[in-house]
Amino acid sequence: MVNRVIVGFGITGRSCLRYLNGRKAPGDRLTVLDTRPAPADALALAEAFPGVEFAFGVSQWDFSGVHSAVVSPGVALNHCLVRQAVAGGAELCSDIDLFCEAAEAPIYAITGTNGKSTVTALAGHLLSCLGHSPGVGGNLGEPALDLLSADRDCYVVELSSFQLERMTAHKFAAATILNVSEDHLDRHGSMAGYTASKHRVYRGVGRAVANRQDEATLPRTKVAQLVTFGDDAPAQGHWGLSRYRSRTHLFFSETPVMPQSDLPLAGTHNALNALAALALVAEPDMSLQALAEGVMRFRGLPHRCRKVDEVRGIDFIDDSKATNVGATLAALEGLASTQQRRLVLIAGGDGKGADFSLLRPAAARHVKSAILLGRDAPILARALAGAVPITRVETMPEAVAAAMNIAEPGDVVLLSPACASLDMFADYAARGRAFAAAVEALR
Ligand code: UMA
Ligand code: ADP
Repeated sequence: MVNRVIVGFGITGRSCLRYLNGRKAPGDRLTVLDTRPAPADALALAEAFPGVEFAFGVSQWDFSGVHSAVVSPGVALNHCLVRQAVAGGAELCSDIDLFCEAAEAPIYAITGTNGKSTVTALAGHLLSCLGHSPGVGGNLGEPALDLLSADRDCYVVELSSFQLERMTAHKFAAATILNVSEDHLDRHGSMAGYTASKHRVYRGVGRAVANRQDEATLPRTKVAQLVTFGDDAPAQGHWGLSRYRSRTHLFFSETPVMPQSDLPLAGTHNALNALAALALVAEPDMSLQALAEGVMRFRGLPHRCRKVDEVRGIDFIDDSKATNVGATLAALEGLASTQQRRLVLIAGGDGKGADFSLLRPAAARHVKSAILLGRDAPILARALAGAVPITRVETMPEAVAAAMNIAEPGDVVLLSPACASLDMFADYAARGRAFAAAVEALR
């Protein structure tokens, strides 16, 4: 008889419920806990899952006799329910542990501060182009357990530091840490804690893929195989950028794979993303030409440096997914190479305790004016004061209207908040949609 508790009933908790309920033996107990009030479908859930106990709005629970607690990523490990679970003797695990236990095909895992979703989608796309049928998801949106299917011959999962910090599995065929810069310090307490949680992705891995220019991504213990990527010329067996016939190309060893200008996504950060995805999926018997063609057919994901419209000669670019300073820096540097101080930046939101002063040099070089909104706009304003002219606004339509007043034909209005969206929006996608709607209203 197994007694399990699912802690947290968001998207992940629901996937755990479906998965564990389907495998419940007679006598097993399954309980779902969440500190939030009951969801609108609570009654329907009780009918659909008879025998499962649901408790919403709880912060106290008796965990005695509970074997394992499957803790959702949004629930911090020092959360009162998790502390009670540990005190009661329950073993902690994550949906990713359950997924790894059940998956019968190779798993490619992607983490890092920025570029995870792009690399996950691109690696999945490349595997499809090569004739595979990958399940693609994780932190990207579709919970890992929902990807499980006998029809899949591999899986590509994006893993957040929240998922990794509670993961005990050691099972990835290949895994990468793309980069490490400040994020989620409110949750992990320090960069050391945040980085350590990312490094769990390399435990027992077949092939580790690391960014040779970002030491924090290099495995700290021996791994079976290490392949690196970077924006310099690669050594034998590694990936990088180098000149060939007077153009920058993506290279594997000494072989040019494709010109950087043929990449569908702009900016050096996206060239690094493409190299990381290639390093993850490429096997010695694969044709580099086929891989290059796959990369060229990739269309990218919404809300990551994507143009939404052009109004009176001004481009409006939605980079709402830039929820930390590193992402906004990449957008400023990536777009600025062609737009000298022609960027009007819309930024601000929930800063998660980040150090915004890191933005100051790039903003001074590339940003004509900054429009700030959201909870941490005052902190951002202090960090940028004197480097760029600042306008403070309350809403997204006000931000877009203010940007439109300042921008001239040929300029770019860039929404790249360097902050999470939750102080004003349901999520980053809602923030991106609000931006697009406000731009649309200018017409
Ligand atoms: N919560 C409570 N009480 C509870 C349980 C949760 O208040 O008892 C709160 C959490 O503190 C959090 C929210 O509810 O604020 C959601 O937490 P959750 O664990 O239920 O989240 P899910 O709905 O399962 O979504 C999670 C990821 N969310 C987080 O890690 C916060 C989603 O990533 C992911 O897409 C989904 O699993 C499927 O894998 C989102 C995210 O913001 C996009 N991720 C962070 C990021 O990318 O930076 C890590
Ligand atoms: P993640 O899933 O890690 O949040 P995304 O691919 O969704 O990554 O991109 C998030 C943000 O980070 C976007 O604003 C994007 O422009 C920026 N970005 C993407 N790749 C990189 C990278 N390699 N380095 C820095 N920023 C990046």
